Amino acid sequence: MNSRKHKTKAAKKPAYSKNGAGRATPVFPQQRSYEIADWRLEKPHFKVRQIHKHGECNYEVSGNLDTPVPPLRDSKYLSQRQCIEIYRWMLLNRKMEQALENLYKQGKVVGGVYFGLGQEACSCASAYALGKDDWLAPMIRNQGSLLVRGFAPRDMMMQYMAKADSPTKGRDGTSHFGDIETRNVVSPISMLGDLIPVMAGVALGARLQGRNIAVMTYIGDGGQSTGVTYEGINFAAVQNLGLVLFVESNLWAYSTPSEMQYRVQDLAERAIGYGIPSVIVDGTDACQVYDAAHEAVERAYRGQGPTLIEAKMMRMKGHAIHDAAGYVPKLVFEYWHKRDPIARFENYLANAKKWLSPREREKLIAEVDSHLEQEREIAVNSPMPPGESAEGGVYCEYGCHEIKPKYAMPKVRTGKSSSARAKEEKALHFK
Ligand SMILES: Cc1ncc(C[n+]2csc(CCOP(=O)(O)OP(=O)(O)O)c2C)c(N)n1
Ligand SMILES: [Mg+2]
Repeated sequence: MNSRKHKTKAAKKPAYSKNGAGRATPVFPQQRSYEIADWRLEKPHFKVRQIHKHGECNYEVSGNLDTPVPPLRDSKYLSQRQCIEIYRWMLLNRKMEQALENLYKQGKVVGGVYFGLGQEACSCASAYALGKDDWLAPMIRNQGSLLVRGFAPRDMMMQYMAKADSPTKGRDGTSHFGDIETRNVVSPISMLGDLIPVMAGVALGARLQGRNIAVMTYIGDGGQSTGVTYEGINFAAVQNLGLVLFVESNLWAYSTPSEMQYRVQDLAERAIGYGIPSVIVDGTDACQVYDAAHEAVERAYRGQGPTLIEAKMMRMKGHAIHDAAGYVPKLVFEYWHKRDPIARFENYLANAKKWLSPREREKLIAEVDSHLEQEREIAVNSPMPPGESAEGGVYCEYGCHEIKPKYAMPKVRTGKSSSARAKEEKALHFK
C-alpha cells in the first residue's frame, strides 16, 4: 500500500520538480513526497484523445498497443481450491450476463441490461475476500459480487424481467436490491458515490455494537468525481472505519474517456488527499484483486480504517445494452480483449499452475451451463406480479419492519469521563 517519504535533503539552490499536472514546483527541505503501490505486471502505454472533424466529435488512440500480455501474479493467500472457486464464480458471472442479453433480445426484459464484461475478476475476487459478518454494496457492474455473496442467477434474471418472485417483487427492472437480513448486502444507489457514506455508516453502526467489520463498495472512474465520494471517504478516514473501496478504473464513464475525467495519473493518488492507504491492481488479474481486498479487509478488522484499491481494467461493452460503444477506438477493445480476465485465469490454472486439467475444466463449464439453464427456466416461468400488488410495499407501515442491532446492543456513552471514553474508543479501534 502507499507509503510516505519525508524528504529532508537541504536544497542549496531552489531545484524544481514536476508535479502531476506538469507545473514546476520548488523543492524545499521540508518537502514531502508520496509513493503509490502498484502491483501490476504491466502498465499500458497509450492515450485516448478527443478529436473534432467535420463537425463530429470522435476519439483516437495513440501509443503502443502491441505489448505482450503479462502472466498473472501468484496470490500470497489463495489456495488451489479457492482459485478454482473464484474462476467458477467468474464463469457464472459471464455466462449469466450472456443469458441476460439473450433474455433481453427475446423481449423478456422490461428495462435495460448492464454488463460487467471484462470486470469479472474485480467483482468476484473482491467479494470473495469478505467474511460472513462483513457488508457489501455492489454497483451495476458487480453482478458477480452478488453471486459470490449468495444471490442466485435466477434472482438477477427475475429482477430484470420484473417478475413476482424477484427480490423486489417486480418493483424494479434493474439491480436495485439487497438483503439486510442474511447476506448483508446493501442495495445499489444510482446517485453515484452515495453508497460510500452509507457504507461508512454501516461500519460505524457495527463499531457502536462493538465490532470492527469490513464494508466493501465500488465506484467508477466517473462516479469518483462526485462530491459525496470525497465526503464519504473522508468521514470513513477520520473515523477509522473499515471501508474497502474499489475504484473501478475501466477507462470510460459512459462516453467520457478517463483522460477527460481527471488530471491525476492514477486515481489511487486520491488516497493521499484522504490520508489513507491505496494500491493499484490489475483488475483483470483475480489474484491481485483478491490479495488487495484481503489485506484491506484485515486492516478493517484491526480498526485501521479505509483502503482505496484502484482496479485498472476496461469496460468491454457500452454503458448498458442500448449503448454500442461506437465511440471507443477498436484498438483499445482489441488490447483489452487479449487481457480477458477469464481467459487469463484459465491459462494460469491450466498451464502455469497445472491446477485444472482439460477434463476438469470441461466438467466445471458443463456444471455452470446446466445450473444456469435450470435457473433461467425457473426465472422465465415465474409469473408477473398482479397489478393490484403495485400499491403494496411502497411505504413502511408502522411496525412492519423490526429494526434491531445486528451484532450487539449499541454502547451508549453517558456519564463517563472523557479519559474513560478515550480508553474505550482506543480498545475498539485497535483491538
Ligand atoms: C451523481 C450522478 N451523476 C450522473 C449519473 C448518471 N450516470 C449513471 S452511470 C454514469 C457513468 C458512470 O461511469 P463510471 O463511474 O466510470 O462507471 P462505469 O459505468 O464505467 O462502470 C453516469 C454519468 C448518476 N447516476 N449519478
Ligand atoms: Mg468507468
